[in-house]
Parts: sequence; C-alpha cells; structure tokens
Amino acid sequence: MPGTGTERVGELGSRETEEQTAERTLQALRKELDEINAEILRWLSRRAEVVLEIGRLKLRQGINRFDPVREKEMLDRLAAMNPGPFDDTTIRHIFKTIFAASLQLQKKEEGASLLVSRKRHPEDTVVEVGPVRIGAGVPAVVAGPCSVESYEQTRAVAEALREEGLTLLRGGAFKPRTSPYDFQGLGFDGLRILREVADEFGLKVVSEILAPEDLEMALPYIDVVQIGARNMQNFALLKAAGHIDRPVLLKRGLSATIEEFKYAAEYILAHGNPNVILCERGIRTFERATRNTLDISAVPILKAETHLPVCVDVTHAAGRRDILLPLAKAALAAGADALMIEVHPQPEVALSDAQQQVNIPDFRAWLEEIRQMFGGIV
Ligand code: PRE
Ligand code: MN
Repeated sequence: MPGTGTERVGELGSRETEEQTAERTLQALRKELDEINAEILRWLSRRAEVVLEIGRLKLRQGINRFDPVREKEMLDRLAAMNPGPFDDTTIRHIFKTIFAASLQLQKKEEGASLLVSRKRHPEDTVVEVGPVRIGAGVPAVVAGPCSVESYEQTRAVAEALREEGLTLLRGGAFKPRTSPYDFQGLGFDGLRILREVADEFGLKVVSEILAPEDLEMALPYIDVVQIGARNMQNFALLKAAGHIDRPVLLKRGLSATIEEFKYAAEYILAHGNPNVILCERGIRTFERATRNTLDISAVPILKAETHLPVCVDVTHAAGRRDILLPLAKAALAAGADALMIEVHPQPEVALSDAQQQVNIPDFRAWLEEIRQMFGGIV
C-alpha cells in the first residue's frame, strides 16, 4: 500500500507509517492506564471497606469521625515518600479528597444505621394515643388553644373537639416565650385544667414540657409530651423524654436542618422511647409574609428517611389565620400523618399568638373542607 511520508517494514513484514506506529503506542499506553485505573479503583474500594470498618468501631466507642491529626500524619508521610512526578501539593490535594470522601461514606453508613432511619426499620411506626393511631393512614388533628388561660376557655374548645369526633386536645401550660415579660402560662394549674376537661370529653392531652425536672410530675396530666421548637436541641430534655412511657411530639427547631431534626429524635429513641411524632412547624427564612416558612419538602423527606409519623403545625408555620386551609391541604397531600392547629373561643383576646388562632366556627369550617378533600380524620 502506497503511503505518505516515511515507511518502514514492520516485524511481520507489513509496512506502517509513523502515525500508525504512534497510534499503536497510544493505544498500548491507554490500555496500560485502563489497567492502572482498575487497579486504583480496586484499592480505593478496598480502602473504603477499611474506612467503613473503622467508622463502625468509632461509632461503637463514641469516637469522633473526623480525625485531623491522623489525616495530617498520613499526608505528611505521603509527601515524604512521594516519588514524583506529581508535586507534594498535588499529592496532598488528591489524598485530602479521598479522606473527605471517606468521611462522607462513614457518615452515610451511620445515617442508615440510626434508630430513626427507615433503612434500619422499613415499616411505618404507628403512635397510639388512646383510640387514635397516628401514622396508620387516617389523618389525625391536634387542636386547642395556644395557651391554657382558663377552665372555661379550654372547655369550650374541648367540647367542640368532641362534637367533631376528634380526640387530641392541645394546650400550652408552660409557655416558652421570646420575652420573659410575656405570659408564661399557668404551669401545673394549666395542666390540671387540661386533664379535667379532657377527661370530661374523653380526650387526650398534648402539652409542652420545658424542663426535664417537670416531666415526671406532669405525666399524670399529659398523654403526649410536646417538646417545642426552642427545645429541639435541649439534650437533657430529649434524654429525659426517652425514659418516659408516653409518646413525644417533637417540633423542628426554628433553624434546624432536617438532619439535626432527625438526630434530635434519635436521642429520644436511643434513650428508650420509640413513640416519637416529628412535627414540622415552619423554619426561619428571610420571608416576612408568614411568621415562618412551612418547609413542605421536609414532609416527604422525613417520611422517606425515617419511619416516624409526621405532623405539620400549620398555625405556627403561617402565623396568620387566612392560609391555614391551603397549608393543611398541602401538608396532607405531601404525606403528613397529622395536623396541628390552634383554636381559641375568642382569638382576639388570647394571651398568646392572638393573630394566628382560629375561632371555633372557623375551625369547624376548616375541618369540613379537609374532610371533603381527604375523607375521615381522627
Ligand atoms: C480516615 C477517615 C476520616 C478521618 O478524618 C481520618 C482518617 C481515612 O479516610 O483515612 C479513616 C478514619 O476514620 C480513621 O483513621 O480514624
Ligand atoms: Mn402558639
């Protein structure tokens, strides 16, 4: 075959151009690289297995995953034995990336092994509160005043709940207020009122406890202990809530990530209480049209990543009465198991959250709309 440029007779007697020789060499080198890549990948994967093993050991012993001293030692040693041609900075950079990926891997495995994780516990957890089974398919509604202010006020809401066939009465007795000069709640007097009216109408009490030392004494009055947003990372309270035989409704912190929220719930489960309801209640953003921004994405994410029932508190998310219905519909459409709403016989004179509570007729209308769209509620 006539060729351009120089020709030579190949080993097998065929003629080959310089370009053809170069092409053959390139292919051979690339083949070698493919083999090296496969070898690096095998070693990276082997390294990852060792890293996971170390991660499990560290988790069992409660040792911090990230170990900067160990990382520095490894980087220094690698730089010292670096044969080139990569310079030390490049070698350090490559290995730092490997260490970061290793940490991620350990973290991911730890996430899947959490008690709250659906990977570890695929079935939905159903939290039973008297006749109500939260997380079993029928949406539950938790309703009642922001604060327990008087026997009459609480009784009026309880009566409406009973008439609507609902069971879960909320009411704040211990109020975590932004200002120490705002109404702090009636404390144990408030709990006694809640218990009395709940018993009169066959209801169950959901109420917030602020301090671990109040928990034991509050138990005779409370059927579901609420841990409020401001206490989501009160680890002493979370641990104490793990030791009680009562369901816990845990609210997401004002600026807590979903991961931090899951870890807060993990504290309760890890200390022995499996009956936790996660409650999304809006997060703090730049938006001022609502008191908080309802993070609707949190609902399907929590449902997918955990096995716990999810509640959405539309009242504190919105901070205003006029959008509670669409928010409730959105929450249920996104997979929420329960809704929370604040109801007051005379919202305009409420001692806390006056602008966001609904009156009893509006509450009934709200329930009716939800029933029409989603069928039964409990
Ligand atoms: C490893 C991962 C994360 C740590 O920051 C340090 C090192 C690594 O990839 O080499 C492994 C590990 O967890 C450890 O040696 O303790
Ligand atoms: Mn409130």
